[in-house]
Amino acid sequence: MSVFRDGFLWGGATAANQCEGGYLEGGKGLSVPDLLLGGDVNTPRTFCPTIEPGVFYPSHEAVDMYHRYKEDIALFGEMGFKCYRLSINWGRIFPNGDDEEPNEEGLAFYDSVFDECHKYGIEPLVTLCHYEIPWAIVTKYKGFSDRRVIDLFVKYATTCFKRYKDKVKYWLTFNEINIPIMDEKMGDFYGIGVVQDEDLKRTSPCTLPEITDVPQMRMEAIHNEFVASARAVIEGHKINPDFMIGNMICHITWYPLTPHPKDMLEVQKRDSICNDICGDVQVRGAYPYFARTYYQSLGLDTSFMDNEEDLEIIRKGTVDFYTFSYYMSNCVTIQEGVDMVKGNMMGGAKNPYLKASDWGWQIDPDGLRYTLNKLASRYPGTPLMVVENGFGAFDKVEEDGSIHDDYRISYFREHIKAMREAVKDGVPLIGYTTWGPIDLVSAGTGQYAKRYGFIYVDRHDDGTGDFSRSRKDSFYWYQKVCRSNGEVIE
Ligand code: BGP
Repeated sequence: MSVFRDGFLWGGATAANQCEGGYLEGGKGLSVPDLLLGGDVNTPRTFCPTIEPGVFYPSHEAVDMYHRYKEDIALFGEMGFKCYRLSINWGRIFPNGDDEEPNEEGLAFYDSVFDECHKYGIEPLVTLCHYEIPWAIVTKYKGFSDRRVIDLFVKYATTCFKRYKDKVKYWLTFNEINIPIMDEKMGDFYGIGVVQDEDLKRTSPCTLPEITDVPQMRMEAIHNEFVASARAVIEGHKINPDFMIGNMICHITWYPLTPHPKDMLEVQKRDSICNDICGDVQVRGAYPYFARTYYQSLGLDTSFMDNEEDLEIIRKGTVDFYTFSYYMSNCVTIQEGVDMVKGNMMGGAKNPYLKASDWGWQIDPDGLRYTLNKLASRYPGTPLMVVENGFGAFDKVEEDGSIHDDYRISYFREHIKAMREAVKDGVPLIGYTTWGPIDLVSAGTGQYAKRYGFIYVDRHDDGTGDFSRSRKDSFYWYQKVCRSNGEVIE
């Protein structure tokens, strides 16, 4: 008997902008990632407000899933997926974000995608906003810093809920809603679409950290996303009471580098700010006490937290389940001059007990067990789901076309073992979708070379490749995992 419950949602996760391509097809409007160029582990991605001819933009074709989704979903079916997490690209449904009527061609596209999933018994789990804010919302409204965008999001969400109410049961509102709460510049733009006039006038590319950051606007935009998310939850349940609507947090798991009590205090502070402000608002329906203290420490006017109507919506629109991405853990210390490592969105001090990927992400399966237990005790009774976990690596194609990605299998095996232990600990875990079951464009670096898939895609950073798909060794391994409900992992 498997330790995982019957109906456990095994599968994989993607985001439209990182896999679909077809960036202006089917009536789609531009969205934020369409303006981003590629980088690599040492070169940050850049942004330019106009699309330059002859320049390579990774999202424009991505891995061409827009045209190949039937083949790809068939491969997911062959692996035995029970669940496929994907995002709807907002700009396919409302090309300008504020259009009167939705774009029928975009709606029909996702109808067909969901039908294809159901053919193979795959339950879709749909993220409504995965770093895909329509570009016109950025230029016209400065993203979620404008409260009118709350209504635009709710209209988009309810359009999707109504259209797909019999095809999709599991929904997530915003991907990694907590990213902009940390002082990382990338989050401003990607997650909340906040940008200043001077950056919209740029004529040559700049790096994301060079984009002007206005912390007051950033934090108000997150608040507006909380309200938008809660309203979507409330409206969604009216449309179909069986909907399961969740949040999605980029869980950054922190350890003290030393037993110095001040390192421990720093861990507590970071965990509270990075992870718990958003989790508490969306699961418990109220800001935790340390949110205001944090905002005030940045010199912000916190009156946006006192709007009674918003607080009532937040109180009522709590999520049905908590989902998160988990890739690695980070250490923190008050000591200076320690070795640092990179990480997903933010790095930390180097942990001497852990190895890291070629992109500097420290591999820590025990941290997943720890995180699951932490969340289960913080949000008692709330079902949990790991909706992103994966290993970005360079893959080598052998002469016969095979790809021996034992490093990826080993990463997943250890994380599944950790989930088993967490379930035995009593954690209410309902599913697991690996990040990037098929190779796709990296969000952080814009690379194809940072590969996550069980399925290889012949596409490269110089724009070459014919997009053909092939199965890596990990494909056959994960097939056994899905088919055995997580029992067979050797
Ligand atoms: C998460 C994002 C994903 C995905 C993943 C891997 O933070 O939700 O969109 O990209 O990280 O990151 P990267 O693509 O930078 O390797």
